[in-house]
Amino acid sequence: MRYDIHTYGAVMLLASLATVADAYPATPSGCGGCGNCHDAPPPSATLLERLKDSARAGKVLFGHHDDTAYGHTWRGEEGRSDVLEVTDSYPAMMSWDLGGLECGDSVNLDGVLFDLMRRESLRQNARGGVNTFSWHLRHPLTDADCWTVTDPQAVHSIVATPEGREAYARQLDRLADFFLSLTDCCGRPVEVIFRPWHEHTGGWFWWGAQHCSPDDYRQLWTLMRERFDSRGVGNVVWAYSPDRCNDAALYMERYPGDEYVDILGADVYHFNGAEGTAQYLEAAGRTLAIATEEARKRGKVAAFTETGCESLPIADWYTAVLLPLLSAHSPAYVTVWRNADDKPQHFYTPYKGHPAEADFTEFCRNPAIRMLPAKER
Ligand code: BMA
Repeated sequence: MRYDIHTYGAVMLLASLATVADAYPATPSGCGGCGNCHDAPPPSATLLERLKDSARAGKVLFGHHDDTAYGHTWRGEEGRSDVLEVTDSYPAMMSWDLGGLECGDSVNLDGVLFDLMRRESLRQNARGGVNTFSWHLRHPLTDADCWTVTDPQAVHSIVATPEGREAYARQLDRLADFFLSLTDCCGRPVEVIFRPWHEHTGGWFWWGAQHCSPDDYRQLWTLMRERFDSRGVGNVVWAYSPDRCNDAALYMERYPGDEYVDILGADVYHFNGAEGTAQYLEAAGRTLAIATEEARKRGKVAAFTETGCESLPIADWYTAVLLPLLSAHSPAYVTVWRNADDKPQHFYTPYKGHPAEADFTEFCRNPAIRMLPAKER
């Protein structure tokens, strides 16, 4: 074939289209930072549809908390990511936490500026990736942090008193403002996952099962949804994420209802290194099986909303422990926790030079795992 300038142009166009089509999920709102909004096509599918399609195809989006905000030995370096440095790709899902936003703080509880979080999540959206938000909030009346579990009335005082409801509404308004501010360069709302009131089957947060009744817990959700609806927040997909559960009755005990939840998740961690593997596989397998079955019955999405093995003492943890779990249960996504810059042992993905590097790269290159090719660097 003879290459003239037109043929070359056509080949380059096809090549760039192929790259876009390979990225997951193809530019989500029809706009990947195009700068030419008049020509941008309308959104082709909602976030939930994209997650469902992906799960149906047997693909799991890989997610990492605070991935581009900081890593094992660094903080605030634009475009940097421990995952990128090891695998040459970004996680398909970025996880962030809104703890502190409810009080008007400018940084979250782990020192991430909310402005940076907004910028990085929009960047992730433009890359074709997805964002999920958790919320380690302070108590609306007492300002106690989420791990202060001394008040058995902590939740009741919010949902059952006028002062509590008002203080909660003020917190929710700040979150609503944040979600409403997530728009792409064409001004269109960017859909994200929100996973409030997580791990409520455990006892470590003040909204945990030991400190509040099922009814009070559900009220946290209904009040939240009413407030968001009244503020016109339409770009949130809702995730419910109990900690490990032995049976469906426990998993569903505090479920707020199908009208409040889109994603049924599971938060289960691997503790005690190699000695803890059997226990982890059992607990995570069982909880994921419940989440998957309850999601199937309701036409919802199932996800492994939080997991990880701190410090990765098992060098092939990703391929030998996590991957078989994902293959057995096919959640739409899996999210591992953060690589702290100020706690050398607190990391959940390998960083450059860590012994688990090769195994993690193999995991990320598995055809069942969705990553995002690093186009912008
Ligand atoms: C925990 C730890 C803490 C962090 C909290 C909220 O699992 O990572 O250091 O403050 O999550 O992100």
